[in-house]
Amino acid sequence: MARIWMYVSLLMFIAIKTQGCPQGWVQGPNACFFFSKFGGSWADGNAICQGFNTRLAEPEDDATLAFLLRHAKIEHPTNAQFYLGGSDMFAEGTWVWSSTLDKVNPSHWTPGNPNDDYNNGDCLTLNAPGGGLNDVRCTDTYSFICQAETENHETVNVIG
Ligand SMILES: [Ca+2]
Ligand SMILES: [Ca+2]
Repeated sequence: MARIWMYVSLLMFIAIKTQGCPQGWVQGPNACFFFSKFGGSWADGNAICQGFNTRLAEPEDDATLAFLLRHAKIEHPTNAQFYLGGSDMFAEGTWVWSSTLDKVNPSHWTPGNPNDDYNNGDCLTLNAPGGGLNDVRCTDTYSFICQAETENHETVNVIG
């Protein structure tokens, strides 16, 4: 009997340790991500992510971008584009990530972009069918992806 409880405890320990992301979020290479099922403007998505103490996703590296593209295509095939935390609203043509102001990797754009759609494409999306980043008008309606750092939520779980 004691041995069974030892196994149960061990399994529970493993379950807690591997549960790095909140319910409904997916574990990416370096962070947790939430894909919204409804759409809004870039500012809407940005505000909602910040409202949950997270931010619009910033896939700066190849592995994270590839992960988001794969997940978007498989789990959300009807949503072509998702807002990300990047913009050229401060200086036209200079694309930066929101939290770091790091430059967006030029090789991550889909072919033909950024094209400053209608002279007003200043917000960044993940274009799943296109396989990379796209610039769109910030007032257009798209779903969005929030990003939460894994460590933050492990800390929350431990305290909770
Ligand atoms: Ca622009
Ligand atoms: Ca574009």
